[in-house]
This record gives sequence, structure tokens and C-alpha cells, in this order.
Amino acid sequence: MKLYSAPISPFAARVRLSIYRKNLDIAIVPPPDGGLKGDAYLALNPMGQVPTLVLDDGFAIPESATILEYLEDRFPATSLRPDKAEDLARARLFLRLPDLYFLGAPRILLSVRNPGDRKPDVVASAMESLGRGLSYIDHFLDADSPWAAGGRASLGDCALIPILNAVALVERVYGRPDLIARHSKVAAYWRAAQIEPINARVIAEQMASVPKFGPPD
Ligand SMILES: N[C@@H](CCC(=O)N[C@@H](CS)C(=O)NCC(=O)O)C(=O)O
Repeated sequence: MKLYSAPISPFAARVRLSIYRKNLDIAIVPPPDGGLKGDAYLALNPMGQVPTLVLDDGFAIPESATILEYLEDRFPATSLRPDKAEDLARARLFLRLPDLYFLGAPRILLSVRNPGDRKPDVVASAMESLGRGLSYIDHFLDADSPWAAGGRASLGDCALIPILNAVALVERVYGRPDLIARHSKVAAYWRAAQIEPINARVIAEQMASVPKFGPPD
């Protein structure tokens, strides 16, 4: 089995987090020659995006949330599904909220590398969307837990860690250290989550592409 992935992609990072936490023997590889829009990759995933999980018989599964659920069904031993239905609903919410409401914002903010090319109105609107999205996450997080849902590692953490890391990158690139700090439960969660070793591994992989965005502070 192999996962087509890119280090910075929060969607691919979600799945890598699950693979590491479940200790699965899945090769993590870059897109094939021709890239995401080449014939070889489009034959697997016509959307031309990472991640795609390719099974040993060649069956290809795109879409991070679908891959995460497949890995839960196929490898239930180290389950990332919380035990209580309500906690599982919350973990899934942490996948849905960014996808539906605010993941476009860091993408917009980080897509313009040169500060001189940034349009103030576009930046302001993306920052507002980001803030609103973080407030939704804050609303549903437990206070005082280093985990997203159910008191242990779950799909909710696979969702939140890569996204909060993308927000942390926005903070550095734009000199806005307040973006996460304004949301007290998100800030406490992020503080604790970053020092957990498997989370830290994925955070480091994502951050490996930081130099492209300019000098870190
Ligand atoms: N809904 C997809 C989104 C995947 C996605 O947007 N991947 C980005 C990287 S963060 C990508 O491959 N972009 C390349 C492109 O769209 O050309 C998922 O959850 O897997």
C-alpha cells in the first residue's frame, strides 16, 4: 500500500498522522513523474490532488477524510475512533469544519510568497475567515484536554494538528502571533499537542517547506 503525499499539505498530513499513530506499513511517496496533473496520477485521482491511498491491488482512494475512515475500517486495532458516539461526532466535526468553512484561508494567505504582491483586501478577508473558523473549533473543543475528542488520540487530532500548523505558519509569515492565542481552548490544545511526539513528527514534516516562505523569526 502507498500514500501519495506532499509534506506541506494539511490534507496529506492528516493521513500521515493516522499512519504513524496506527504504526501502519504504508509507503509515503511523492506524486509520480508528471506530477499531480500528469496522466499517471490523474488515472488514479482525476481531481489531481494529494493525498491518494493506493492499495496493493491498485485500487485508489482519494480524499483525506475518506482515506482516514478507510484506515479505521481496515486497521481497527489501534482505533482513532473515540469510543463514545458523541466524541466520534466531534472528531468528525473537526474534519468537516475546516473543509467547509475556512481551509481556503491559509491557502490564500500562503499562496502569495512576496509581501509586495499581497492585496490588503484579500488578506483582510482571509484573516477574518481564519479567525471565524478558529472560533468554531474553539467552540467545540474541550477545555483542559490535550486531545481533540474522547480523551485520547483520535481522528479529531489528525484533522486539527495539520491545520493549526498551517495557521502557525500564517502567524510567522504575517507577523501575527495572536491568531491562535485569541482562542483560549485552541491555544491550550495547540500548546499541549505540539509536544506530543507523533504530532511533532508531522508538524516538523510540514514545516520543512517553511524556508520557501521567507526567513523564520
Ligand atoms: N478535499 C481534498 C483536498 C486535497 C487538496 O486540496 N490537496 C491540495 C494540497 S493541500 C492539492 O493537492 N492541490 C493541488 C491542486 O489542486 O492542484 C482532501 O481532503 O484530500
